[in-house]
Amino acid sequence: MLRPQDTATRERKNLDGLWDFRIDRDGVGRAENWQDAPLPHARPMAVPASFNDLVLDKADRDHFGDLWYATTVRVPRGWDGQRITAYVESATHRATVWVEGTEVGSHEGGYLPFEIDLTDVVRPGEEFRLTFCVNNTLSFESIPPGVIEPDVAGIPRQRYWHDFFNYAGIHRSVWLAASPKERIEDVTVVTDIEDATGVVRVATDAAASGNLTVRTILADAEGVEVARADGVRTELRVPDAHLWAPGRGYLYDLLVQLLDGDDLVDEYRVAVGIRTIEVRGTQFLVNGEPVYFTGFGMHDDHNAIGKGHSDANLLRDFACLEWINANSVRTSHYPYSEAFMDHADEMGIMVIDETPAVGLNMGIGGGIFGTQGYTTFSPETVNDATQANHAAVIRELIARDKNHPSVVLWSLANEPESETDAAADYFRPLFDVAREADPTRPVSIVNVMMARYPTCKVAQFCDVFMINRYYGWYVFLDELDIAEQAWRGELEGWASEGKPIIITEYGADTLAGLHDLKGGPWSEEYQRAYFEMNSRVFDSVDAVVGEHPWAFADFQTTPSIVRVDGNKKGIFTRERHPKGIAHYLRERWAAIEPKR
Ligand code: GCB
Repeated sequence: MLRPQDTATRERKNLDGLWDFRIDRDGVGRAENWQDAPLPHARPMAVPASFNDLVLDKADRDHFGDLWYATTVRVPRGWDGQRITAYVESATHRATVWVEGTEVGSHEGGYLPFEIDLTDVVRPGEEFRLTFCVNNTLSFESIPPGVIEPDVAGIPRQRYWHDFFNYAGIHRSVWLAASPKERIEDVTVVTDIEDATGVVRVATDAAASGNLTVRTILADAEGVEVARADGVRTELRVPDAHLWAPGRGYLYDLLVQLLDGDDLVDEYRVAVGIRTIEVRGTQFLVNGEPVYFTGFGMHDDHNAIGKGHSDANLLRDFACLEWINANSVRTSHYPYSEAFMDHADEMGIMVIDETPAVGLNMGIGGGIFGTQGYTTFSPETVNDATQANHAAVIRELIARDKNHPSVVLWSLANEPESETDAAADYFRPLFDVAREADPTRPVSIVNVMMARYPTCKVAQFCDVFMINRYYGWYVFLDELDIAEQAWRGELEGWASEGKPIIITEYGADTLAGLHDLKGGPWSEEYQRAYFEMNSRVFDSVDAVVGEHPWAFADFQTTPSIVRVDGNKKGIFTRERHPKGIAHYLRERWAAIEPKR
């Protein structure tokens, strides 16, 4: 599946805007076939956006179940003879789609795209009604998992174990797209460096009769052709190549053409960054050079639109990353938009690309506290069906993001239970799935405090250790001296394993503007002392090759006695204003040298 593009042979039409919307409070829409006619009693809803913060009624905001969206689309009249598809960048957490009353497709998983072939059900020049039933419930089998259980009054509630609000809706763009019937179906690019020569290996899949040929043409950032070759597998060599590197997002433009003799049948473009990644001992190397990750675990979370994509917010977030001297991010705790990945390529930001597998740990919830009382891995809870869905999102994520030079590491899950044999059995095959789908990048999971060294049974499969720790916050609060000792002690254990370590989370909730001469928790002074302590620990352990404070910005969560209008561990506020700690990190990261 290729993301829609405008090229000499392809066209796309953006369907964003105000759609008709209805919350299916009583869960009757499917039985009443709401897809068969214009949505009854509809109100407008923005696409893309989470619906939750655009409705003010609490029961609406917290609704779990079906959400109906509908719009009218006119197919461009010039699209005769083309393959016509709908491409949905993200519908959270699953969707069924109808054209007029006919079901045309469905997709499980809230943060990855899907495509539906509409060729046989729509006509160029004519209008059709496009209806989505988006469902936002989480179950033990979904990724991420959740459960619906009655509260004390017997009212069913959606519970989940992750610490961010379950925003839902059509979160990213929806496209109508046209491509030729004989076409390029997939392009896979792998790069290498031999002395100063960049090597770009291109594998092309095409849906075409045997007599067509594939041509690959590479141009530099100025548009000057630097290499070309014909074939479904080509190797393009670029002498004195400009390399893609952290802070230097140099991109070549790869044009893939499908030809019938000299006639162009289809063409598709891929941005290519020439770079290598290698894990060697305790080092993480990009282009043979050790790197030190500075940056954040982030959230796709903004005022009013929740997890809806906005180009403006994207630019503002990247401006903050640049200002603070970040060279990397983790897409905690789900894949981000394709626009985000493109921009990371362009800005030279390294991405730890994470699946939505968060909260596979019934021992925690909402950070540390929360719904408990379940066994994580069991036939009734996280089970074989969950694992199959997890494998599917790994494959879909890698299929979507494999060509982004910014992606340097796959994160298969955030803080799953990993200290049990059941966890090892669950994860072993998932690492195989990832490595089969992409043999070129390291793979890992993000380790949780309860699986502290040496108890983690999944660490054995990880190429890099990613560790979340809150010494000085969830443990040893306001006892930073003891926290420092305990933290260093544990980290030295991990370091003895001989793999690179990235600290993927550490942080302290801080209310912007709260000051305290005695430096107590929640104050800006405490955040500062907490970060200085952590910096000392990281600087004393050679195997630590990166630090990602939690979190980039304050973000919304479910209400809880440990959350004040959300999680306040942000280095920036939710409005993206810097807290005092941002200036500390900015200076520290400006001076940081990779450990050699
Ligand atoms: C964690 C989770 C993250 C939470 C954070 C916290 O370990 O990975 O999703 O938000 O802790 O602040 O509790």
